[in-house]
Amino acid sequence: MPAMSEQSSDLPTLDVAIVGAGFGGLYMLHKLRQLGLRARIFEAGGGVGGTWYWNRYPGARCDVVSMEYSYQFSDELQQEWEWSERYATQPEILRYVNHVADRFDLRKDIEFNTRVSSAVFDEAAGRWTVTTGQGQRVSAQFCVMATGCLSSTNLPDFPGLDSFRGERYHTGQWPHEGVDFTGKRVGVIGTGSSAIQSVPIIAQQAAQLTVFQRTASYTIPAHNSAIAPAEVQAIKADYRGFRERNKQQPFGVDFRSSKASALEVSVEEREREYEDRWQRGGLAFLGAFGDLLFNREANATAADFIRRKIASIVRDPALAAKLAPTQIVGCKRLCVDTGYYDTFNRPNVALVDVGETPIEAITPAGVKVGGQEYAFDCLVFATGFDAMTGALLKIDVRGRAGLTLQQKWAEGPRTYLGLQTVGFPNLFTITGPGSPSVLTNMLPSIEQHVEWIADCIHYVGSRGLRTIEATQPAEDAWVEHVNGVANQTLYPGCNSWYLGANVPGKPRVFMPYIGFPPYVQKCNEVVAKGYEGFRLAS
Ligand code: NA7
Repeated sequence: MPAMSEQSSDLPTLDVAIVGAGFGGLYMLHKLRQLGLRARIFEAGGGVGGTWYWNRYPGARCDVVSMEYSYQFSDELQQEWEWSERYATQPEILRYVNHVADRFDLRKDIEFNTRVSSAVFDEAAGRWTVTTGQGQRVSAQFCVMATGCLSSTNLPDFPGLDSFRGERYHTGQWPHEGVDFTGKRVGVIGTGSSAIQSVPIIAQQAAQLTVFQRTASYTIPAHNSAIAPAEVQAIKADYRGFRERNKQQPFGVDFRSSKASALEVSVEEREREYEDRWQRGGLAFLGAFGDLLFNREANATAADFIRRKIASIVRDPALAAKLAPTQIVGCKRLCVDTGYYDTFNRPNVALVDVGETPIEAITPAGVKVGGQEYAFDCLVFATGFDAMTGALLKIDVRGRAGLTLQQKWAEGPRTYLGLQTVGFPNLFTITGPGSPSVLTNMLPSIEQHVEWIADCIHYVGSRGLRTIEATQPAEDAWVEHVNGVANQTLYPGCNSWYLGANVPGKPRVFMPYIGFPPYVQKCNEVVAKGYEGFRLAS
């Protein structure tokens, strides 16, 4: 295909500027190159992998099984790559994503250590001007934001934060050389997935570990192990079929999801089902019954089961009670662990509840809560992310008439299908808010978005069109639909990052779309109807 629209100035030109070299950006680059388009990735980090490049904390692992958490666009790739464990570690995922970058010769079109500072739409030219932190500027007809859902870290603004004299780390920006906690007094703030994965390992090294818990989390054992060669062979014998079957599942993952109600089976049967899933381990626990995320009473049966498990693992009943969550199971993302609750049986591990008495300040010596100071050599902030919109909103994105994305999304993100937002023609988001994204296996969702966007760009370019932009009625209807669906579930019922509730001042809006697999069908129908809900202009 020829270079698409005419250039507006004497800036270097691209057909497509891609922001981010995680799984989304890399596949986007590969697809666009196959179409003969000039595309380039701008990546803030020094390597590929996105969230897997940054999150190098001890114990970092994916909570989706490795045979599913990988690309499927190339059968050769999925046949040749060998995963070693049921749940891949961060280093193994990073090796995989580097292998992909090499195998498809992607690096030559990636600018590393290059943070995009702004993307401004030139209405007269119908093009985006992308500017980097180093002042480099490029003009592109399309801009694809592959900025990731969990890539902008959340560091709470505790009074005295910078006064701490010891070493300070955030799980989402972990030093590449690793950290040795041997003999150290360590404080960990937060008890989400990152803390739950790292605490058992830090506890083995540290002299003393204190965990500051605002909200107790539910976590299911991973029962991680090496993958049995026979299992790998069976999947690889029909990898395509395996993938297709999983795409028909809720969340796009093989959770052996049941449609049965937790309230319509006998107590014994329900208990057997939970026990079986607890023994198998992992997020599939939530697939035990079809109404766990829709009916409070049903959900309470799962909550009660996990609380009894905690009580059976943690020897000190008072500590077990503190570790027992009270909120809806699954409403904050369920965690998957290796020995988390048992770690609190160690004599060198303590828990400080900061739910009712919040952290008062960070002091030069450590952490102050309720007038008491806890002294540390190292502080680990496992305080999560400004999820789904954080990385995008850090960029000064300006659409028609100078409208900024920050202005447009001041009361929460508004998109059509999580792919586009009105006022920002030719700008796409991969797994953007309003798409299933984090409520699915991210890899197939990324691939579905990349393929949809590539087809769309090809459609626009091959017809000599200049722009594609979501229409206001389509966006309004989609936002209403996303909220309507969320409100029929238990998801809005707790302070999760899905809602932006973990970041002070962030608008409380349920961001992911609960509707996989029908979402894919909807995207396909939109295309079949000539990009219904989008305005195409020449
Ligand atoms: P999460 O799941 O957002 O966890 C962050 C934790 O930090 C959570 O326990 C928070 O408590 C806690 N937190 C945040 N701010 C504070 C303040 N101000 N004081 C005390 N505690 C605080 O992030 P993760 O990195 O663990 O995991 C993110 C996702 O990555 C995970 O869901 C998986 O998909 C992979 P809160 O619960 O808000 O009370």
